Parts: sequence; structure tokens; C-alpha cells
Amino acid sequence: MPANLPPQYLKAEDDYRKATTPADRLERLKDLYLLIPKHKGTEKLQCDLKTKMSRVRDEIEAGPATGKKTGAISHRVPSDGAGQVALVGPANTGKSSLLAALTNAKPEVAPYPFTTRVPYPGMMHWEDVRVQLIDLPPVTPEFFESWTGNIVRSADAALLVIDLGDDDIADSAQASLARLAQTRTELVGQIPYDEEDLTIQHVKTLCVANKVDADGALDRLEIVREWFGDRFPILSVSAQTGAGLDDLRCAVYDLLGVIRIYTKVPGKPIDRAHPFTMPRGSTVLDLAREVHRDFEQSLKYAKIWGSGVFDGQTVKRDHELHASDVVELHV
Ligand SMILES: Nc1nc2c(ncn2[C@@H]2O[C@H](COP(=O)(O)OP(=O)(O)OP(=O)(O)O)[C@@H](O)[C@H]2O)c(=O)[nH]1
Ligand SMILES: [Mg+2]
Repeated sequence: MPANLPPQYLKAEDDYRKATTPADRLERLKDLYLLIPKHKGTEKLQCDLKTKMSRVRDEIEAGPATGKKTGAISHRVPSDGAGQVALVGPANTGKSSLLAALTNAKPEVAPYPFTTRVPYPGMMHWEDVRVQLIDLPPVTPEFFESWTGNIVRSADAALLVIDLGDDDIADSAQASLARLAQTRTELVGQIPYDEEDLTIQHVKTLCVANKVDADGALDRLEIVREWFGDRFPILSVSAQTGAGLDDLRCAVYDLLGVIRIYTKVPGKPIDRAHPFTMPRGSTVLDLAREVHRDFEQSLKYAKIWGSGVFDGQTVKRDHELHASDVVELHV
């Protein structure tokens, strides 16, 4: 199919050739990307532009050449809150927009791909719990930072963010998943019980179909359901209009597989402001360790208010906790 490039594009291409600094080249490439007609005939060109933008950004970040070799970049983000959830997916799908909509963080959002270059954390509040979200650079066949893979692997869960405004939504999502799989990172809706290959890291994932406000989004959502419905739970949202974001907050919390436990100092009211979040199946002893490391030794018994017990029942260390239990530790 012919590319049929408009005169404005050809003029911008000329400007790009004349650009002398990396910053100028990047600006001209952004113009080209915005001007290029988005259809099958320009796919190869679009792809080339993305790769060029990515290289120029690397060049800008690396600074002037010094002749010295730099070590590998590490971008570890220490975990905070009830758990760490990575936003991952193809370029320009709205990962940063979602971070901005769900948290107080202010990441850069732009209408061209490869905007995000470093991990950007933010805290999402859901009821009385905080969950850490980490916005990441895109994952595509041509572009993949190894540290992005490391963050996804070590996160407690992931959101696969895809673009309901994009006709190639399924192929781009599949390409991101395949690129991650090359590093033995498998995004899955459910962690398998019997994992035969222990070198594969499974990351529990929710598929977030963003831009549900876009023209034709509902038809594309059907395609996404056909392709990925068996693999992931799918939630359609719009970072722009806010549609579906309340459900998304709740689903992100559920994804972590944790329960909230409230504690109470003997003779004092329940601390409702600061729940502890613990993996499902945790016991009174696990909670005691979280509250204070010395409590593992000194815990005598606990009193509990909640599921399957009468109010204030005395329980032993190995008693299994349930969501929203109130626990009074006696040491
Ligand atoms: N219509 C619509 N546009 C959106 C929505 N969310 C994001 N966008 C637009 O999509 C473009 C890309 O948004 P970003 O948040 O920068 O996307 P990203 O996935 O972080 O992009 P990269 O960092 O380059 O991978 C911007 O022009 C946003 O305004 C949405 O829900 N609806
Ligand atoms: Mg981004």
C-alpha cells in the first residue's frame, strides 16, 4: 500500500535532515510522528520513527560522549504500601495517563510514543489502603529496557495497559507479551499451581483496556475479549473521562491477594486509620511479626473480633486471619 505522505510531512522531513543537535532531532521526529497518516501503508515508516525517537532519547540521556563506558542502569523502586503494581504495555496506550488519574503523581503524558523513560511511582488510595503503582517505559519488539523487565518480575502484580483507540490493539499487546516472555517473564491472570519450569517468573496481571471513550472502542474491546479473555480478567476504562476508574482501583487491590487487618492496643479503641495488609492465609503470628519484630517471641495470645469467632475470642498464634478482622495482641 502506498504511503501517500502529505506535503507537511515532507517539509517536516526536510527540517529533520537539517537538525544539528539531538534535542532538535527529537523535536523534528515528534513532528513527523504527529504528521504521518496512520494507516497500513505507513506502518513501516511509523515503526522506523519510533525506533529513531528511542535512539535519540538515549543519546540525549547519555549526554555528550566521554569515551568512558558506563555501567548498567538500575532503576529499582523500593516497595511501599500494600503492594507494588507495574503498569506495562505497548507504547502510547495511556500508562502514564492512568498513573496520573489514579494517584497524585505527575508523569509526562504526550500524544507520541516513548515518552516515559524511567520508572515513575505513585500511590493509589483505595478505601483505607495505599497501593504503589509504577509507570514504566513501553515494551515493544524494538524497544525493551532490561531494568523494565526486572521491575515487572519483582512487582507483586501488573496491569497490562492496552489502547482501545488503536486498530492494532491485539497485535501490539501480543508483541509486548512476547517480548517479556523472551526474558522468561509471563504475565498471567492466575498464577499456575504447578509450575514445571522454575526459571519462568509469573506475574499476576489484569488487562486494562484504556481509551474506552475512543471511536470504535467497543468493537475493539470485543476483539480483545476474544484474544485475551481466557488469559486475563479485562477491565475497560478511560484515563481521560474517568470511566471505570473506581472499579479499577478495587480490582487493583484485589489483584494483590491481601487482606486488611485492624489492630487494637488493650484498653484502647481500634486503630481504623492504619490497617495492616497481609497475604491471604496469614496467621496471628504473622501479624505479630509485622507489628513488631520482638512480638514473635513475646506474643502470648490474641483477642479477635471478626469472621468465625465470637467477639473478643481468645485465639492462639496459629489462628488464621480473615479480611477486616480486628486483633488485640497480648505480649
Ligand atoms: N481518548 C483518550 N486518550 C487518552 C486516554 N488516556 C491517554 N490518552 C492519550 O494517549 C496519549 C498517550 O498517553 P500516555 O499516558 O503518554 O501513554 P503512555 O502509555 O504512557 O505512553 P509511553 O510512555 O510513550 O509508552 C496521550 O495523548 C493521552 O492524552 C484515554 O482514556 N482516552
Ligand atoms: Mg508513559
